[in-house]
Amino acid sequence: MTKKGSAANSRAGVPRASFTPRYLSTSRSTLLSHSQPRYAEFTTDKYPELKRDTHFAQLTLDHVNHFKKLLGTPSAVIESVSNDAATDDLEPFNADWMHKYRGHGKLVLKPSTTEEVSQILKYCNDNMLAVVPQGGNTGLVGGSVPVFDEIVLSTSRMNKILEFDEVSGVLVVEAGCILEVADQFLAEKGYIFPLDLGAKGSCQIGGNVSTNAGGLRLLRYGSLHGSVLGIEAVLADGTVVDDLSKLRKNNTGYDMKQLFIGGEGTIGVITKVSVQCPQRSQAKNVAFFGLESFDKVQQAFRQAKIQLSEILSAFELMDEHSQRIVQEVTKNNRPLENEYPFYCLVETSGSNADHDSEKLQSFLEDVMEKEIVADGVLAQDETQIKTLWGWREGITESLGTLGPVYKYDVSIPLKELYQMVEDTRARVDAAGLLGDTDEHPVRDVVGYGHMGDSNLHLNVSTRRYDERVEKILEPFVYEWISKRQGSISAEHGLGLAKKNYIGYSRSENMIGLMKQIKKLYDPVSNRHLVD
Ligand code: 2HG
Ligand code: ZN
Repeated sequence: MTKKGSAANSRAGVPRASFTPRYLSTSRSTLLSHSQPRYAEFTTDKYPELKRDTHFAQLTLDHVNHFKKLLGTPSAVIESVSNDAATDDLEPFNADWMHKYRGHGKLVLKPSTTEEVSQILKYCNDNMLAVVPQGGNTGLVGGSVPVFDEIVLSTSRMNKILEFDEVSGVLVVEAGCILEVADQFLAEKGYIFPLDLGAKGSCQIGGNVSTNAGGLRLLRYGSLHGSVLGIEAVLADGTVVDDLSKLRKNNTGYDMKQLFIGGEGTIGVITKVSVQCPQRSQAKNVAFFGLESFDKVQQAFRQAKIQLSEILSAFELMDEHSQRIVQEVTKNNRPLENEYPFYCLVETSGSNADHDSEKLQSFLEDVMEKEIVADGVLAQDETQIKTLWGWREGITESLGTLGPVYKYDVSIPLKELYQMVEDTRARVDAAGLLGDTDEHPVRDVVGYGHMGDSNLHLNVSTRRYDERVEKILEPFVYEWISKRQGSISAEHGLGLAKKNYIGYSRSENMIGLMKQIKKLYDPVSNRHLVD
């Protein structure tokens, strides 16, 4: 995409304007992964207070043989019950990518049809075998890996795109379909998947829906609670829930599918999804700017909504701490010449390239004239758009390569969003845990996230997991959020990490209702969300 000329040329007298991208590197990130151990500590060693529910049966060779017969294909079963040598093959299913959680699972099942999922779950239910459903295993809260010896039910072989209606934009996929695969398919038809996130290359749509993943463009396309039209799911006793509606409007009783969206697999395993997909915008523009204070960030967001309104598709926030880490890891040149405490990435998506880029340019000129924004660049083509997004999307991966990260994905009223980071940094510092040298477990406290959705990602980057750090952070972070009526999980879910903290965001009454629903859908077991 070519811009008509830089905004710096189009209007004179803009203070400290510098619209020409200077240091946009197109090189791919070379991420290092030197400091990560090969195998993480077992979750049960790290959290010895977690106790296996003795009601669940131990897996036997008879069980394994039953599943082998059921699924037929040897590649559909990975097990170390009869074959010790498979332990290494089980490892990617037992451990999360952050090296924070690691289970003792001995069996992975990869069904290829809903019928197989149904038979697996029915058998497990009848034999009291615990199950953990797993999609792309890209989650951040330890919800998709075993803790003890739960059977992993992987949706990876159920990856087909089943149907697409080019007029209505309704897409039907199996749960294991990779998000990026679906989006590329849609791109060829002129459509876009209404969800986009950094893990798109490996996350699966069933997992996205189960966790109600939010991502980078929720601001524009809304949450999956709105765009998912129907689901097919299997309950713990094997019952197939057939709610795969392709209708946008369907006011015939309760909207049962909503319970599965964000239910994290606790009341059933999603096997198919139908989604309303929007038209893909012809024109995409991205600006990246530096700001002197969080107050100015809020002003810029307000102006973006006023001036860019219907074409605004993302408004993302990054602090200087996060950007310094991306630079340290990727060695890429920073987009702006100087450093600022805050940066924002603004994206527009519309149908008319000239109209949209004019709008974005005059927005940028205006916020610079008003001294809301200190400096900014506009991407001049697709490569620069990707490079600018890299400074936002690369944060999680960069942090992950430096060592363990304590992650808090929270919703806070916008006005106090960054205060959470400052208060946490001050607290960790006061405890003597933060510093540049090895005796300090904490390397940095960083904040970034989906400003447009009041969703902050508070990340505490450490040199090693250290009990003292967790104790300083929890329940402090949750109490801080609860006082402001925020949410302790904006988009990542509860998983194992936040299960015990749900009370900071939900009343006893609400938790009671959730327990009733869990009992209704899965009377035999009560894993994960409630017990
Ligand atoms: C993002 O927005 C993801 O980049 C991950 O939700 C956030 O790593 C995190 O804390
Ligand atoms: Zn996020």
